[in-house]
Amino acid sequence: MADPIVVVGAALLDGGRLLAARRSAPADLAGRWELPGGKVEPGERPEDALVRELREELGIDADPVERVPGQWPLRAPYVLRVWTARLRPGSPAPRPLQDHDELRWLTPAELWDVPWLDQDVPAVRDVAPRLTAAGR
Ligand code: DCM
Repeated sequence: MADPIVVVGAALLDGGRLLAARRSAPADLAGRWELPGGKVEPGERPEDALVRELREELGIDADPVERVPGQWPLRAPYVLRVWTARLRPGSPAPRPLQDHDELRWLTPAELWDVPWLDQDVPAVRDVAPRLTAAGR
């Protein structure tokens, strides 16, 4: 089987809230919510891909903090790996520039209020405890 292609996803945390992004494309994913991110390019470090994708999609300057252990299958050949991330001081606020039409900062109580992409659900579940810890 071909090697998997890594898609990096960001659990962007701020003030104990998690940023969720609603996809505007492609049609089969539109309207569902995800951890923002995208494909790692050949030769690119995943952490660098995360920073690049967050800049492109949301117009923010963010730093990866910690890898969330594990990986989750997307449509072959893609697999999702997730890092927690935080805004750098002075970063613009996130805005939906590409791929998304709405953003929401979710508190722990609101985490399951949005229809996440099926494939992101296990990752969000694993991120949830970090969200509570980050809010303290
Ligand atoms: N993807 C996903 N969940 C995410 C991020 C991306 O399922 N949190 C999927 C959507 C695309 C592929 O990965 O099929 C590549 O993402 P993008 O189009 O954002 O580069």
